[in-house]
Amino acid sequence: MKSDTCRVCGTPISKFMTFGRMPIANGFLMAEEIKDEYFFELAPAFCESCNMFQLVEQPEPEKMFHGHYAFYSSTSRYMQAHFAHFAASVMDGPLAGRTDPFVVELGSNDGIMLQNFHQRGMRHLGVEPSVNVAEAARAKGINTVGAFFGRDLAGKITAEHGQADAILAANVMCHIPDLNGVAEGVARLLKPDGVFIFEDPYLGDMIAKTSYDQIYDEHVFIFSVTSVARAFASHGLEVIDAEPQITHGGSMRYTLSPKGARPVSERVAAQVAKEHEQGLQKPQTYLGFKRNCETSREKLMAVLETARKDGKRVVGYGATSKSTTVTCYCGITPTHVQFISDTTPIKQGKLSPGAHIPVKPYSEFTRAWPDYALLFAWNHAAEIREKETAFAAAGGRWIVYVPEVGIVA
Ligand code: DWN
Ligand code: ZN
Repeated sequence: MKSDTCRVCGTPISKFMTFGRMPIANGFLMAEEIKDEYFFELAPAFCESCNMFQLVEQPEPEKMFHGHYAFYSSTSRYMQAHFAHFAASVMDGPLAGRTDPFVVELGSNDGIMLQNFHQRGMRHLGVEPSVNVAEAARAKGINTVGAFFGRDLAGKITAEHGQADAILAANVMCHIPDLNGVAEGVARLLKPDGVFIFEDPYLGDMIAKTSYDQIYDEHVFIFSVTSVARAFASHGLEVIDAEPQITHGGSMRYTLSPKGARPVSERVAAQVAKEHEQGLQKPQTYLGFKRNCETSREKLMAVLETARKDGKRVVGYGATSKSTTVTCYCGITPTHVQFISDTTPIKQGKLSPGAHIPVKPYSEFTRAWPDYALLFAWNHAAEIREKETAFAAAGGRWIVYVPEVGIVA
């Protein structure tokens, strides 16, 4: 779906750059499916009126979230710990002392967050449209409804379970084009003193680190505190806290509640001021970002071309959604990167979207160390480098591109 106007406030928008023709980021495919591969133009725009950073075009949700969605949240040990902390902060914070609280999570994936509430015997409900990951959550005993969240579902959930004390969402809100519909649903489902807490990759980090790979079909928005505050204000919800997170290369956790229901932390105004200082409200900032993306592409391709000429073996590490933007925008081919190692069974034996680089099990990476590993899962660098000491000891080097292109030990 292409939009000539801002999805939040209706002001006309236009792309400030293009990443070109792009496939579905999680559309791993078999060779015989290449002829039918779907492409769209990946191009971001910035709304000067409400400051929302967004895609001009996003494929239909059903093309991205379905019965064989390739991303299972629980593949990272660090992320499991992150969600255990997130859940604990909700149970010990806004839910503390409440009688029989009810927690709803939007886009609950394989239950990585809700399992913590389930273990404490708390009333919970996950909403997850991708059937296979929802099934993985149910297998863990987590109550999950298979659907896209919106106004209607909010009404149904309220009728069946009552209003929610807390609504949570992690790396989900930025995926939903009808933000106003979801905000209305949240306002309807939430108790008058309830909290809506969500986190997503943060615009400030993406601009500062030139992590343009956060831009792909699923991420229709990249949020800032300023844009979130404006988007939700018209639905009677106010941002009462904003806490930076290190996850996914720099995220922000937003806490909202019905206006006036709870005190507003001073962190909110401080973060908005920081965004102003960084120039996130200025169109020129995005032209600078465009130039930085181009420079990053040139430098990365220079490293990969040199490696190819020198006969070095390069393997990709982590067939992330983000890597689809990098491979397709930069023009990385199987002649640069032999294969991508990934621990997710549903991705293995397939080809990466667009670039068609084979995805292989992790055992292929350890079987014969490559000269270089291109770190597509750079957001998990700490976890990965902690576990890949044997690769480093064998003389293997990492090719990285966020925040700078380089080769590191
Ligand atoms: O927003 C989203 C985020 C939360 O998750 C979704 N739109 C889709 C997905 O994005 P992603 O695919 O870029 O996420 P990750 O977490 O960067 O993906 C990591 C990939 O790398 C997974 O396929 C698992 C794999 N992996 C691996 O092979 N070895 C990960 C780790 C930590 C490892 O050690
Ligand atoms: Zn707008």
